[in-house]
Amino acid sequence: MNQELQWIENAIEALARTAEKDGVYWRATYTPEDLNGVALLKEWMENAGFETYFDQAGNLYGRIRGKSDAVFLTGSHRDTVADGGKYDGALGIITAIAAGGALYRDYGTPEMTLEVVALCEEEGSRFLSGYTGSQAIVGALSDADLQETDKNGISLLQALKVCGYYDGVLPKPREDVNQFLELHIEQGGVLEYTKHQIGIVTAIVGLLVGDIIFHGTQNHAGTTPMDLRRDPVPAAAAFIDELNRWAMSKGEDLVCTIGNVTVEPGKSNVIANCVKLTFDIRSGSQPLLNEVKEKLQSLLNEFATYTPEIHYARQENPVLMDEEGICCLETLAEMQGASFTRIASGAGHDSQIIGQKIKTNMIFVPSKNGVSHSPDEFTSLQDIAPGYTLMKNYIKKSVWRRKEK
Ligand code: HGY
Ligand code: MN
Ligand code: MN
Repeated sequence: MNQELQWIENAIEALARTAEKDGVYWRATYTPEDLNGVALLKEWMENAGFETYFDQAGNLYGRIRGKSDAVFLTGSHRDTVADGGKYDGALGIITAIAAGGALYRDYGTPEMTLEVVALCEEEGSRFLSGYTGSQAIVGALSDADLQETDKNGISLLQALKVCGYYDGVLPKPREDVNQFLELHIEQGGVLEYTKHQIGIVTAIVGLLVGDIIFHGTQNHAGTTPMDLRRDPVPAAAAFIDELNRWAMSKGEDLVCTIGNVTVEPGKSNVIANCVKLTFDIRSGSQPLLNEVKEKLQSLLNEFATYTPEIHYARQENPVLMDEEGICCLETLAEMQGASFTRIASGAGHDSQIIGQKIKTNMIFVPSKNGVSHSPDEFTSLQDIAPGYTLMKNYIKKSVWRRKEK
């Protein structure tokens, strides 16, 4: 086990280095740094005994064929947020390769077919709607999705073609996948605070992600009297303040983030012609999520002078994890003597897309100081080990059908 853990620690560092520029980590999918990361992951999968292949969306898979074609899929996303950490996504892929490789080495051909996967563009740090890889697995990628463009105007279709993944046929839903397991850092501080080694995820929040544009009249900053301006910046600021107050009034049940505000043309002596802002609103409550769209529209109506446009890039309902899988993970965690708790996820994951169609479960390991989406993201090997052991025992039981001794 220690050898596996040591390999995991080294692999995290090595994979991070392929996405590092001047000390900043960022791997958006279908970029040169992504291709470097894919080459490394492909090599590791093959060294561990997996045969590798890609799907039409560029997801990288490793497969160990079992006596049956029914697939147990495990893995996570390979992309990161801009200025992100080393563990978000990467840990779920690296632990899957380590566990699957070790079990194959020790027990040979499994009953089920085991596949590990390095998924594409979960974060949406290049294509805002995100979850590209997991959408492909459930057959939810549409022609419209392929037309989404990044900040340089390159479409998802063009990016896929440049990498040679897409041959014109949209990915069909994977009917052969029986279940999905994702090990992930908690990205919050609950496990650290409650001193649990493992979080067994019960549900993943629903979310509304998109952008809003406020239009103004571009003009001279010096010669235009205040009462003759149509300046979108103070309007957007007032909108953000009102939306934030509303979100605060919902307490623990909802979170709202305005992650990016762009002013154009963005010069100090020019009254802006538009302000573009992103929104990311999440809640575990479906009724509350339903309220959000109405609230956004009613707030925007107050700023009609700026002809606001709203565009929803992603809307997901809260998703429950598989109850039978939760109970099985609890039993195994108990048997290994680990401390664990059920926990809901405030972060989005590929599991919330795959879990809408396929039996899905997640294992959380603690995040130091609850920090994530930051270069300060960290989980020690000591904190990885219990979750990794649980993942390995769950795969051993499910895929090799071998009971824990
Ligand atoms: O934003 C999220 O929660 C996830 O990391 N994509
Ligand atoms: Mn993330
Ligand atoms: Mn993630």
